Amino acid sequence: MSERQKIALSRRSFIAWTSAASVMATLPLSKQLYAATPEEEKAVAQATDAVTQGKWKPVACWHNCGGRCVNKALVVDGVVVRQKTDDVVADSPDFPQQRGCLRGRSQRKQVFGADRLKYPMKRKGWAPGGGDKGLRGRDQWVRISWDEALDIVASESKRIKEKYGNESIWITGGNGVDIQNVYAKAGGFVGDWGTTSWGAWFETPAHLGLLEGFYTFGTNDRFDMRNSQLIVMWGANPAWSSPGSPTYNYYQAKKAGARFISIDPSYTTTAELMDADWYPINPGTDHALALGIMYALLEMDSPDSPLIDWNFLRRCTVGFDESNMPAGADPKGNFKDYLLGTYTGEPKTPEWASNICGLSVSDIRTLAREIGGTNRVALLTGWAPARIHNGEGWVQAFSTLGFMTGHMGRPGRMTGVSCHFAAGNNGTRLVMAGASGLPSVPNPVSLKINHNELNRALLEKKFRQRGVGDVDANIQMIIHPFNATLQTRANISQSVEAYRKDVELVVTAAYVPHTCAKYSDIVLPVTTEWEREGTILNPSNREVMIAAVNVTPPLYEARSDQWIAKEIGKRLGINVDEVFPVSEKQQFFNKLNGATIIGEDGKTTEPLITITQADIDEWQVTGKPQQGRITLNEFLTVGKYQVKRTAGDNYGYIAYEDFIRDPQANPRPTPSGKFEIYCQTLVEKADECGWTKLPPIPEYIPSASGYEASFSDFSKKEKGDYPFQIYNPHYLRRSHSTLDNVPWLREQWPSPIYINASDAKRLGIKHGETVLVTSPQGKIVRPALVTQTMKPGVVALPHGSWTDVDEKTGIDMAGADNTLTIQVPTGLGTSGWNTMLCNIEKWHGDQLVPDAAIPQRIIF
Ligand SMILES: Nc1nc2c(c(=O)[nH]1)N[C@H]1C(S)=C(S)[C@@H](COP(=O)(O)OP(=O)(O)OC[C@H]3O[C@@H](n4cnc5c(=O)[nH]c(N)nc54)[C@H](O)[C@@H]3O)O[C@H]1N2
Ligand SMILES: Nc1nc2c(c(=O)[nH]1)N[C@H]1C(S)=C(S)[C@@H](COP(=O)(O)OP(=O)(O)OC[C@H]3O[C@@H](n4cnc5c(=O)[nH]c(N)nc54)[C@H](O)[C@@H]3O)O[C@H]1N2
Ligand code: SF4
Ligand SMILES: [Mo]
Repeated sequence: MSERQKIALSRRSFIAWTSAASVMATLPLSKQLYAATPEEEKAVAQATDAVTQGKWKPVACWHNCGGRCVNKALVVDGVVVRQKTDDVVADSPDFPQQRGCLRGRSQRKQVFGADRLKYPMKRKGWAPGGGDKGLRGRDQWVRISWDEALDIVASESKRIKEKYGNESIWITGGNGVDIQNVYAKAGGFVGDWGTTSWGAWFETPAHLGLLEGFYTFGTNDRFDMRNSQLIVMWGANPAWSSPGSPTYNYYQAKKAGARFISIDPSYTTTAELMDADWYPINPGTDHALALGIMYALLEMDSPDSPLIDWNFLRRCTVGFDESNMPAGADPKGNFKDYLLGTYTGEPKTPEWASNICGLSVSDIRTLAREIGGTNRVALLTGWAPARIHNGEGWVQAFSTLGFMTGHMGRPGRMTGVSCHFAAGNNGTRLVMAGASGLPSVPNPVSLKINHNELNRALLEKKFRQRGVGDVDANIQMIIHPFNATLQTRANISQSVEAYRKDVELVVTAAYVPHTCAKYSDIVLPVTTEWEREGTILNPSNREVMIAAVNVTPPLYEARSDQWIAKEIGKRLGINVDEVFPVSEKQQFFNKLNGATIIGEDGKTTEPLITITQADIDEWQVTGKPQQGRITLNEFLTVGKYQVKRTAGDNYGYIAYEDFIRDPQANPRPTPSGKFEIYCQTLVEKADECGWTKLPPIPEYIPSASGYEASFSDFSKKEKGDYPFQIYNPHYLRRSHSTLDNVPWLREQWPSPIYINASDAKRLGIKHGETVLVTSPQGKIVRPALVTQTMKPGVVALPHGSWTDVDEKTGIDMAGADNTLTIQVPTGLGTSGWNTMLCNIEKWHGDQLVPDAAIPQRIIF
């Protein structure tokens, strides 16, 4: 029975509860606001006492949201009674407070949630070798001791390793976390890789000379954004997905006079705030639009009203036309002739683009005129439009539009990604935590499965190893450390089928019963950051460093990830001191002791934190006294260090500035030394990956489950069985799947499916009604949010709900995005979440109970 079915039984009590709530809502406002009961007055008095008696501690908000904010907990007698955010300085545009969002402020509801995993557990039907594997995800749990849990993991690891080799142990989530280091030392493990967040931005920027495509942004810093006259938000909604200061930074640009355009399937909160002109686009068709705009630029450019920066193209790029092709390339393979259809007879006109992207021909020409005809333009995209199958061409086309219009490398002019931690403020990090002192442990096994082949590896026992080709896989053990792979990779139902097939042991270290834990055999309860020694949080806003200290001893029997890794390591017979030569406390101290700041000259690096011998003695660690900008005590009390910035300081940043000023003296690290519209490296990279091929120039390749595929006959525009495009916005209830379980957040953000009013009307769906959404991969139900702010024909399903499958019908009652998605490897192994299709219809079963009314998964 799914959690939702269980609740259906107690629906009557829910209805009673909601009617009580509506009675409350009809009370006169004055009564609601002012008539405090004696109990309420007592509570206020107690709260006031708490503030005076308690201690505000800076606490971690450690999730992968792109923010890093000041979060503080009021601790009274070891109990957290309240939270607050940054009130250290008065807020101002140049020195903004680092305020937390609703998720950070709900953190105590996660740390102290009733659904915390309290004890190590084993699945009842599990036995060495796997037991009844088909019961994974629907079995009962048995509480076990730590010794038993660790012994099982170690002895099964040894048995599996002996029988099948280290190549049969898959530890999810890339490289470098504690448990991976232990297994690396013990002979190695299979890893995985993908382009997760970045989509095709991960490696495609080879054409920009960003060969390690990892953190590719290419935008200028926040002060420079105020120099832009026009800011194009191309698939970017920082108000939802780049919390912290980014939206505030955009707003300063607006106050300084910038106009905004939003190219997005939905009219976003950021678009509303910036009063942007909205160009509703079909998901995954941005490449077609960019080509249409570039064709229009060629059409309309003239010496009297120049729209194209020919000088920029000549000086800084190769491949635009046959006169500037890289050495050895066929001159006919140039981009301009592709655009004009010189050799193909298929020009990429605004009419051609309009038929795909859904904007009118005149809108496409307007965009060309606006972008080409305005002096200082910021072309800012999020990663979302590139999280599509065949997304590499989009990334290259977007950059090419920047090259053609010359909006790069100069004040107020930039073309790049404004997303995650560098949204609205790119540049070198000004403050940086020190290294923890843990060594990196090389993994002797080089096998890595691409995220689009995880299910293939488990079901077909083969995957394509980059640079090698198809290799055999025999995964018999899966360990999930700090990630939610089963939930956050495509096609969950198929993954569950695979998990229930051959694998002999599935282990998860978790603090809440999320999807990976649910489908495991052994679950190891971990501490949250609030229960650990303390830390400096990972890089986010480049001007700020955030501290987090211990709030409480470990809850229940939870232990840190590192403790667990060490205990398993000991049982595997490795010398764990080589993997963890210093204690967790020393690691925290090292990060503080080694923290640096870039001086006012913008170049030299200095220690950030003043540390005395007395500090070192008090902490009982090793370290060196030093003079810095802030004392240790102050940093750990205030909870942040924020660099003072002023317009024109030495901390400003203009991406590619040196190259664009003098390309000869400062070549890009590409084979040609320039930006490459014709990029042979991309062709080679795709060949190395071995899935679909990539052309050297950004030729449009429709995706197998993109807009065109929503029609049974695209030439007649007759819709097929899955007529809607569906994509997954990153949503304020969660950071991915993290925090999905928190009742406060569930109440505030109900996780509906967004659908246009005209589509809803045609399908007889009313606002709030339950709908059934079907893709070739799976089925979900969700309440419909009927709105004018979605493009017709497109629906948006927020990313990250914890899957909750009704085992009888196979329907995911929680509406997990990845129940609907498919694993398809294309190009450079790009994740394709935003090019998916679905059908949507009225649901004829019971109406869904709101997520907030579903009981938490409390196991013991
Ligand atoms: N359909 C679809 N899928 C997507 C996306 C999308 O847009 N659409 N977006 C993708 C993106 S951009 C990303 S980055 C990925 C994210 O993919 P994941 O990194 O897998 O996502 P999270 O949900 O953040 O998973 C973190 C997990 O770690 C747990 N955790 C937190 N702290 C600790 C800790 O200290 N120790 C341990 N052991 N566990 C801890 C949390 O409870 C949570 O279950 O998802 C991707 N998946
Ligand atoms: N609240 C919240 N914030 C987060 C996260 C989270 O889970 N929750 N996750 C963080 C992480 S790890 C990442 S990687 C980032 C992701 O950051 P982004 O990729 O920027 O975020 P998204 O919300 O996926 O999409 C941004 C905008 O792109 C639009 N969009 C989607 N598909 C397309 C398309 O094909 N074309 C166009 N033009 N627009 C499109 C969406 O409507 C949305 O307005 O977010 C980070 N921030
Ligand atoms: S979830 Fe992210 S944005 Fe929200 S408070 Fe935490 S760190 Fe800040
Ligand atoms: Mo991400």
